[in-house]
Amino acid sequence: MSNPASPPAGRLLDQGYELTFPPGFRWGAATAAYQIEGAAAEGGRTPSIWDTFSHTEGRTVAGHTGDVACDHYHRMPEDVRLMADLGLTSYRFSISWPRVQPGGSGPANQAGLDFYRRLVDELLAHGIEPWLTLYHWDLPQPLEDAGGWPARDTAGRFADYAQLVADALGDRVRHFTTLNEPWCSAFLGYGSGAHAPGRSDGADAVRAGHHLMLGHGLAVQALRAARPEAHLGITLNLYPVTPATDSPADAEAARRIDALANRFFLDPVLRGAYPADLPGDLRQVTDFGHVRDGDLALIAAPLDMVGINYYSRYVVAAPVSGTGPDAYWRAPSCWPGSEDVRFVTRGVPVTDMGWEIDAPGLVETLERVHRDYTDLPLYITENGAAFVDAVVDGRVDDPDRLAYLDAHLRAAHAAIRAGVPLKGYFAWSLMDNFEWAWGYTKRFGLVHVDYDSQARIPKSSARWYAEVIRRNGLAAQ
Ligand code: IFM
Repeated sequence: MSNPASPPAGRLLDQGYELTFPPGFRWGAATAAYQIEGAAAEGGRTPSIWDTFSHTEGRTVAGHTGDVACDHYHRMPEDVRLMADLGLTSYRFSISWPRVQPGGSGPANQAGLDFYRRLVDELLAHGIEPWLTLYHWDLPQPLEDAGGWPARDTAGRFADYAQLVADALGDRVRHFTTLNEPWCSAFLGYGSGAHAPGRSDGADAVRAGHHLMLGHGLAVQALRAARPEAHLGITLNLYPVTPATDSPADAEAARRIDALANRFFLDPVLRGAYPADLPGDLRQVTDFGHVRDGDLALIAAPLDMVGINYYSRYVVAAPVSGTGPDAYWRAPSCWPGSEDVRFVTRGVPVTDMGWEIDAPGLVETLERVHRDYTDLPLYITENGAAFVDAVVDGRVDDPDRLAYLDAHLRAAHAAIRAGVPLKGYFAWSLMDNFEWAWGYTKRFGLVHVDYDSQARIPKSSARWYAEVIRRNGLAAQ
């Protein structure tokens, strides 16, 4: 019989009960090194591609750089206290490769590693589990000068770096993520050039995507050897791709974008093969001659979890008449071979990034990965929204962000009820930070940052999230 104090599994919705998450569900927030640390030239750190890119005129809004960012490098203990006040059980951060291995090869920089040792110790002292991401886009500049991710050798350098981090931090960190959003590194970094290093060549983007995945596979091998007990995964940014109409041409456009955005990474990593339709779509871009025997087996190294970053849905339509999906023109694009597919807006509410708010898309994404690819535990390693915030009387009320997070957590719960082995959720982001080419003009944080004084103010969404964590759930609507 049902007992209102302790709802039976499967009857968590629409019963006047709380929407309770499974016991042990991980509640976290995420950040990335270049977006928050600052101290760009301290402790032996050398430039990454993002230092170079952001210091190049015209690359970021208002010329913003990550030189100071949130000054987290100097304010780390205060920031960990903020996390503890929120009740976070996990914190996802990334290591700055050029801080711990300046130049991207050679010996470790102990001063850089010491910063992360202190961070991890501080987290553990507050009962917060560290989730370490090895690569969140800050390739050491000398490796870019040697060819960057389109060069095969970069994959090997990444595995060496993974080994170095495992040796230094593997005694106190259990959860390792190799790459964050390799689609962005490959297709924004080398396709459209909107991200560092700002190169625009479709073939390079495809090669970069492959070598990122190869680096992932080699890093998994190195990490497994160094730390057999480690819990290893990768984080992909995934989107449902919906045709704008039920026309066959729009369905074809959706297939093409889904292949590039999602299956380009899901299939090699979780099935050990590129999708069968991809080489045809890319035939005017590359012949995949960069793929060597044995690469895909390495890329598909067994994992312990898959991280999914979810923000929005793509709605796409066929090219306008006169071009066709096979038309290939060399304008910088993050969709090589499918540059002419149109991205359609539906007039639904959007965030300050212009991204449509679509919580059901999260359920679709989680169900797809579980149904079509893997039984592994899944984690939402990023989800969140930029909105314009105002400080009024020392407070920041952000009802739009709160509503976004609430809707997506309800979606996450629906996915669990549908059988998806979702084990945790990390809000993006712990605090406002350097939003890449957008600089400091977009705020995703649960915590507001005043970039002049570096004062932190938890927003109303942060207080709400703390309550969600405390209850391990949401109130039923
Ligand atoms: O800020 C980024 C993050 O670095 C990667 N995922 C998307 C976020 C919002 O754009």
